[in-house]
Amino acid sequence: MIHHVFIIDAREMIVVQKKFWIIDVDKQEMQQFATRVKASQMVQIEVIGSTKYIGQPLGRGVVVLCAEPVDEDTTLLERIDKVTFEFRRVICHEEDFEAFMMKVDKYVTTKLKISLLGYGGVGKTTMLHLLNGGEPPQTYIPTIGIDIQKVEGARIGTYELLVWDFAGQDRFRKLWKMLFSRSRIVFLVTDSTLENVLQSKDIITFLHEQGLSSEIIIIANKQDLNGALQPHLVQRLLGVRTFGLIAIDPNDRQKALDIIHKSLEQTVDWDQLEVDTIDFLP
Ligand SMILES: Nc1nc2c(ncn2[C@@H]2O[C@H](COP(=O)(O)OP(=O)(O)OP(=O)(O)O)[C@@H](O)[C@H]2O)c(=O)[nH]1
Ligand SMILES: [Mg+2]
Repeated sequence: MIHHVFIIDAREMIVVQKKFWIIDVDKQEMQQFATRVKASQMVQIEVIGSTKYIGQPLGRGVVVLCAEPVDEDTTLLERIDKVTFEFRRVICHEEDFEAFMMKVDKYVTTKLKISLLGYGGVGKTTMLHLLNGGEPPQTYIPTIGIDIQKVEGARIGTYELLVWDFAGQDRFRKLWKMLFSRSRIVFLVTDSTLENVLQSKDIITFLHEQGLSSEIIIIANKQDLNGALQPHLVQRLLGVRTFGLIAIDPNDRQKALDIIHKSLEQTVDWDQLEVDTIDFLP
C-alpha cells in the first residue's frame, strides 16, 4: 500500500505532501533518497527499514511514493508514472491542483478483495446490500455464479473494498476454489442454525484443504430469528472468530463495516482512518 506521496522541487523543498495512512516516514531519509534519484536522473526503488521508496525525476524535481516492502515494483512503477504525468499537467497549466490531488487519490488506492462464502440462503447477498447501504432484498433470489461489487462510501485508508459475493448452492461450489484466492479476508456466513453451523465446519475443512491462506471470519447471521445460536456459541463450535449480524436490518450496516475493520486490524497496521493532510508550499 502506498502510504505517502511527496513532490520535491528543484530547491529540495517538499511542495506536495499527502499522507494516506498512519504510518510515519522519516522525512530526512525520504529527502536523501530523493536527492539520489535526482542525481541519477532515473527511476529508483529502494527499501529502507520498513519503507519501500520509489522515486522518479520530474524536471529538476522528484516525485516520491512511499509504500511497503511487499508492494510489487511493477504496480508502483505504473502508479508513479501516472502521478508524474498528472503533475506535469499541473505545471503546464493544463489541469488545476485540486483535480490533480483527486487523481492522486485514485492512483494510490488499492482494491481489497473480501469474499463472502457460505451455503445457499444464509444471507451473503443481503450482507452485500447492507454494506452498500441499499435496501435488503425481501425475497430470496439465489446468486448465480458470482457478484462483485465495490462497497461505496466505505473506503478504509487507501483501501477500496471489493466484495465478492459467491453463490452458495452446491452446483456453484467448484467456482469457489478458483476464485477465493488473493482474498484478504474470507467471511463464512451461516444462518446461525445448529444444522448450518455444523455444515459450515465442512466448508472450513474444505477451504483449508484448498490451501486457503487468508483469514476466515464467521458471520453468525439471522440473529433476529428465534433459536439463533449466539455468536460465542458458534465460535465455540467452529473454533473461528465469529461476529453476529442481522443482515436484513439496515441499522446493522455500521456493525458490518466494523466487523470488516476489526478483521482487517490483524493484517493491517492501523488505528485511524485516512489522515488527510495536504501541504502546498509555494
Ligand atoms: N430473518 C432474517 N432473514 C435474513 C437475514 N439475512 C438474510 N435473510 C433472508 O434470507 C434469504 C436469503 O438471503 P440471500 O442473501 O439471498 O442468501 P445468499 O446467502 O446470498 O444465498 P445464495 O445466493 O443462494 O448463496 C432472503 O430472503 C433474505 O431476506 C437476517 O439477518 N434475518
Ligand atoms: Mg446470494
